[in-house]
Amino acid sequence: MTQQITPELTQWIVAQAQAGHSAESVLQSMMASGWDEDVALDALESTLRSHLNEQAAAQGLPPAVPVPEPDVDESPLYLDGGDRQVAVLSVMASPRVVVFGGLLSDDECDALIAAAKPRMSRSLTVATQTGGEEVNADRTSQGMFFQRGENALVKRIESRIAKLVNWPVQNGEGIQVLQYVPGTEYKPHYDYFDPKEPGTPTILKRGGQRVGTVVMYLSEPEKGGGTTFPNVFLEVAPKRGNAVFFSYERPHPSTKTLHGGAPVIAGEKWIATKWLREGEFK
Ligand code: PD2
Ligand code: ZN
Repeated sequence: MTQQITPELTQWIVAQAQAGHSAESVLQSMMASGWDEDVALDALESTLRSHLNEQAAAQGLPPAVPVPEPDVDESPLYLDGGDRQVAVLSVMASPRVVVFGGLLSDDECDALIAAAKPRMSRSLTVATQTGGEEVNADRTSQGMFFQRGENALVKRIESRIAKLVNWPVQNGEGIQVLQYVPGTEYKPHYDYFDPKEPGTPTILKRGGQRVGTVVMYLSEPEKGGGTTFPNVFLEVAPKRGNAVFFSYERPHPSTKTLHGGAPVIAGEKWIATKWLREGEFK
């Protein structure tokens, strides 16, 4: 028999969810009344997603889109990065934050810094007014961009990230390397492009919105320089080789992904950032 998602079924699923029944128990009821498991799962997912999107739209929020997501459902201690096992150190649901241990080896950290050093200049950020690039007073670090796939090391790291967060390599921007010296910081900001800014439509032509960020720590300062999430009072220590991943399903503060690079107090901090777009970044 073919099984159809009728308006009655949709209403029933939403009512079950609103009454506090778990998705698992709704799935069990559907299967008990003859639904094929895969069809029931699809029906549940699509119904609940569109219901949440309708609610979000009613509150004036932009729609949610699919985002990169590491497979952390079963609380693994390690994830397969293809060529390297990467530790899962912390997981937060909202904002979605995953802290990775040993995403990079010490040699990879050193090699990235060495390749970046001769190309460093005062960091530019995307100019949201025009869609071009500008010096940003909130970001006092020095930086450079690698092209995606620019060399063997960059390629290897990009494939590892793609595997870890289940997101195509082609959707990634080139890796940016930043250096912070004492007194420099990156004030709290969102990584997505503000839909209200006039330059945003131009920026979005290259792969759509940013939907995820991976900040990799290449060198440890002695003090300071954590990545902070002020909405949830979280600070991730900038431990060499480790990385913090976070995703944002809509370009809106409701994602709680406000984050910053705290001032470095002593020593030098180097990071490599990979931003992930909705679509192919050309
Ligand atoms: O250096 C950091 O910890 C940091 C903080 C906030 C990096 C970024 N944002 C970024 O590269 O987007
Ligand atoms: Zn950022």
